[in-house]
Amino acid sequence: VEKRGLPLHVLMLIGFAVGLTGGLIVNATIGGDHYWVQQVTQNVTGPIGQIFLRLLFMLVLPLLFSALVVGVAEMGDLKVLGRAGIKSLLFTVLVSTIAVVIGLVMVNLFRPGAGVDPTVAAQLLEQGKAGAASIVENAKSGTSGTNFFVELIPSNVFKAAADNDILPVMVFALLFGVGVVMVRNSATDHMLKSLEGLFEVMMKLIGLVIKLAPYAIACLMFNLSALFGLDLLVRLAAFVGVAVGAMAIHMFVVYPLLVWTMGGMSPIKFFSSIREAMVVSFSTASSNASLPVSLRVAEQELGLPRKIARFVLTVGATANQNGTALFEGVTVLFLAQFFGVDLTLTQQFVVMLICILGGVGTAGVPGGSLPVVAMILGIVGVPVEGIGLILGVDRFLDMCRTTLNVTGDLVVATVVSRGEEDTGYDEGDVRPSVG
Ligand code: DAS
Repeated sequence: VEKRGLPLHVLMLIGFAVGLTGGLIVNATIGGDHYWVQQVTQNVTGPIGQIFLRLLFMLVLPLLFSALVVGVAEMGDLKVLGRAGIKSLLFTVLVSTIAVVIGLVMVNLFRPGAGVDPTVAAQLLEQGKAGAASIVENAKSGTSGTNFFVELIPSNVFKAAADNDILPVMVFALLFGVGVVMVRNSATDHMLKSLEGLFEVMMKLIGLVIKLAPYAIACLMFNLSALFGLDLLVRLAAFVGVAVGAMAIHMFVVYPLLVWTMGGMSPIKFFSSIREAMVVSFSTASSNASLPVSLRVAEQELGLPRKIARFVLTVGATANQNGTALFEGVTVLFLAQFFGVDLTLTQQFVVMLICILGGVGTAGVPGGSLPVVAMILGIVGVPVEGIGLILGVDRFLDMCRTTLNVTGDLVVATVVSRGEEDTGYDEGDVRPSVG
């Protein structure tokens, strides 16, 4: 197939469809808990999917550091950096607020938590008990709201990198880039050239890794559908329906409007340019793993100015998560409805504010937002173990919300890029040959 040169995103979609349908057939015929299904998913398709994810994760830190430092340094002066930073921050808060409001309106309108079958709920809570306990534990030990900002500043950036703590590494890279802009001499120019080289090597490696995507995506989807099938989605159909419906409104109404009115780009061109990033984010359920592909499509397909794309996408991968903010709001209210906890409008407003902040601080990894959901449940007095109710469908919803997150980052990059000329390269430089 590849010989005929089908575009990569088509190959990815073929892999996606084959994996999903194959898994559903296996689940429906011999069942997800059959010995051979367990063996194949644990020893074949699982490891292939994980190797692909780890190859992408392996590239994230060096890519993020080099992209951010070079991106910030290329702004040229702190005014441009400040303008891009302010535009990105304001736009991120605006779009996350819209996302959370859509979610809260939908969950109040359709009240999915009121209709859950009690026996199904008891079964799901029992199944999800262990998972919920570990998430609650993680939420307690993780960054609580008070020292969230303190923990943004790494006391040891190498330790933060070793712990794969992306946010503090990002803060260090941003400050490092500001330092480069302030120092700007032959030594820093030489260092920037080295970092540009590091970025180019990372982009070249991504071009190689991404060729694995169709096969890895087939394995990831097979694993999900062979083990879990569709019955969970059916049993929590109201919750899944409201969450996915709200995300679809945000994806296909809000984003096109923003790209068109504020980005000055046709939504058709936008979505057709970013399809690789959308398929990878949906299949991996990880913004961090999708960052390399986002950077690639932003520069190669959307043609955004490098300096903006690198800055906005690397910061946005962790700090701008509209899908997560929307999901957190819907889930908290769904569980409040399920447990009969009536949240006042003021409490819902508090949930909205925390969800917007939660969309900033959530790790761009699978299930990254669950500790934040547990924290919000605790704040508004909803039983935290209720998170066990949704664990079974969380992976599918994570794939949806991560796609929203990654698409949202590319929307911000498109809007912020408008009116910023492309510094591109100095005459003598060679553009990275990506792919
Ligand atoms: N999976 C997270 C991400 O990568 C989002 C989430 O868990 O909400 O963006």
